[in-house]
Amino acid sequence: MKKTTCPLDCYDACSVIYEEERLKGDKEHPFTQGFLCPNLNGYLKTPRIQKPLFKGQEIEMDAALDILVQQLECTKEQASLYFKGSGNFGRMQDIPTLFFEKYGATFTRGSLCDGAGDAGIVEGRGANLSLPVEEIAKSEVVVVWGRNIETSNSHILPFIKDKILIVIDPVETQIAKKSDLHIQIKPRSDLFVAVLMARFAYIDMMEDEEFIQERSEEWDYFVDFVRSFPMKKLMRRCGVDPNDIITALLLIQGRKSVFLVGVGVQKYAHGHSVLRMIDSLAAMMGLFGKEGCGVSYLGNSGFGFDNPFIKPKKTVPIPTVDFGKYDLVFIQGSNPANQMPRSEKVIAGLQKSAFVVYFGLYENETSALADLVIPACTFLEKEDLRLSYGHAYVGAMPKLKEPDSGISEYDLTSFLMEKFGYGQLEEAAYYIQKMMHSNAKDAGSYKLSKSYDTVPYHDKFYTDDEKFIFVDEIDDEGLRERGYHLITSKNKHSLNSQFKRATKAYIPHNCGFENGERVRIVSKYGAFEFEVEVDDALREDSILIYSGTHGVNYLTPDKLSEEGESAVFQDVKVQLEKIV
Ligand SMILES: Nc1nc2c(c(=O)[nH]1)N[C@H]1C(S)=C(S)[C@@H](COP(=O)(O)OP(=O)(O)OC[C@H]3O[C@@H](n4cnc5c(=O)[nH]c(N)nc54)[C@H](O)[C@@H]3O)O[C@H]1N2
Ligand SMILES: Nc1nc2c(c(=O)[nH]1)N[C@H]1C(S)=C(S)[C@@H](COP(=O)(O)OP(=O)(O)OC[C@H]3O[C@@H](n4cnc5c(=O)[nH]c(N)nc54)[C@H](O)[C@@H]3O)O[C@H]1N2
Ligand code: SF4
Ligand SMILES: [Mo]
Repeated sequence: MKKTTCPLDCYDACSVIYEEERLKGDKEHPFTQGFLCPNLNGYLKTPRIQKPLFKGQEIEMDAALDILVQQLECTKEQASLYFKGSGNFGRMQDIPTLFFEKYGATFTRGSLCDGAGDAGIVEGRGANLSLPVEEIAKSEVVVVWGRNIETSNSHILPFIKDKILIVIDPVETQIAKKSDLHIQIKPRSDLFVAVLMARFAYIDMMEDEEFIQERSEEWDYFVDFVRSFPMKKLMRRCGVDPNDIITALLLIQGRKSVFLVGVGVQKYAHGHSVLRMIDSLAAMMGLFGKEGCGVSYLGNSGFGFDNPFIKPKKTVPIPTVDFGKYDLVFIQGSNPANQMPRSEKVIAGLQKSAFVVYFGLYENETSALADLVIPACTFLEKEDLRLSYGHAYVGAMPKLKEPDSGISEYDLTSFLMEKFGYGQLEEAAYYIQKMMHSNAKDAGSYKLSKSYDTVPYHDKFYTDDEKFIFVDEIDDEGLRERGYHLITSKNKHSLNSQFKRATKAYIPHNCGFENGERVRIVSKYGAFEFEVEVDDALREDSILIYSGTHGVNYLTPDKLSEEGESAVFQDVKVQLEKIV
């Protein structure tokens, strides 16, 4: 029996058994508990790119590598861009950094994902740690806040069974249907919901004075800040029944509570303030550093681990990359023509760039625009290591079979280093062991991150004076556009643009559309046509198009969040036009 870890960008980082050319969930793994999701279940059946392509023609791998070398040699290094996505979350996927940094390429910084929220957490706590699942299991109340756990984090479900469940989400998701209380808020109103909760909690004297005294800073400013909002304005911005807010608080009061916060709350310019405010609410109620309590977002998976790869010097923010500015663009593990905001601009940039290399597993919108396509190896065909942003287990990823096709990131880097006379790489195992030894410890036949030996933030926060810093101001200009909010979240059968993608736009019943009709959806940034599916799970002010749907990012803004240099996919409103 051969064991490895799922490579996909997902909270769960499942332990996987590879046997008789099939993938199965590992029953012995304390978190995975024996099942996989539809994405990994379909992994081996997904047609992958078998041979390199140059200008659309199949060529041999040797020829493809020669072309790559020639192109790198004839490009001015400052006119080259190395662009990496999260198609494979293994740490060794970063090894090409060693070559491209020596070569002099520009890299990206910031995030298409969780960066705004992460920035807000770091402001208050100093570092972004998630909660070990064992702590979540000890809680009495679980608040699922802007995270669609049935879809994106399904292995957590057994750990929250039979607990009091509160869901804060503009969509009536599967988990919302099963909850004790679903607060179906207006999209983009989480900040105000959290302020309103803090306001009521303050009025009812629910604060944890000992925590505030001993472990925090700026409490008085926080109180002033929370009281500075006119009550009426708060109610209007949230669009919810204030009784629901009070009910939620009464359920949390005096009980061990965890908040499982997802990226849904922060796909906005002010995303950092949202997380900072949710954290401040939890801190006020003393929910940090105690058993069975805390706020768990997408944690910094590398926290405490050595990074054997260089931190690049020349970088540009990822959500606003202008591919057209570069003569050579090397894209690895990503599908920017579909997944980056403002597709029209991204596609025009890729068309303008003199030479685009796509290094990936599957054909998609980006590979179709590439001059050179280099197939990658699957996670079974190379050696790696997986850390998780949702739990404390460290996943080994040994090489389990010889490649059917493609080249690994390690082998490609090794080849380029040699060609350019940049010296030899260490063995792949060297980097993996270096990372592993820096912060992993044995836990039966698995490994755990040492950063979670104690309850997160039990001993200290990671700020300068080791205290939690309450928020005392926010910048939010609001969204002054007219139309429907665009919700664009994850789909059960795809992992962003990999596997079986959704194709439709989901529209509430009040818009006058019927199933199967065509709709042209228009925003300030672009327009695209979709088939309609009427969805009663939506509020009347929002439509939903899943991540990975072809065309969704024609509608989204190429802007940066105020902190974290993150994409702000949902900072937009859209109009619906009937196509007759
Ligand atoms: N099956 C599957 N799993 C995945 C992925 C996938 O594509 N498919 N992607 C992976 C990746 S890259 C990531 S980052 C994670 C993310 O996974 P999640 O954190 O779950 O993120 P989303 O699915 O984007 O959105 C979660 C929820 O936020 C809600 N939401 C939208 N707007 C708002 C808002 O303004 N306020 C509130 N409170 N809620 C809002 C949506 O309705 C949705 O239910 O999932 C990972 N797991
Ligand atoms: N509208 C909208 N847009 C979004 C989001 C959203 O919720 N809504 N979510 C955002 C988020 S959270 C994220 S994380 C990004 C993700 O966006 P991307 O990072 O672009 O991720 P994917 O779409 O999954 O594309 C990954 C590609 O990686 C390649 N790949 C897979 N495994 C390997 C490998 O081992 N090696 C190599 N070289 N390639 C491999 C596959 O060919 C696949 O096409 O998208 C963002 N875009
Ligand atoms: S749930 Fe996530 S980690 Fe587990 S198999 Fe599916 S994609 Fe991989
Ligand atoms: Mo993500």
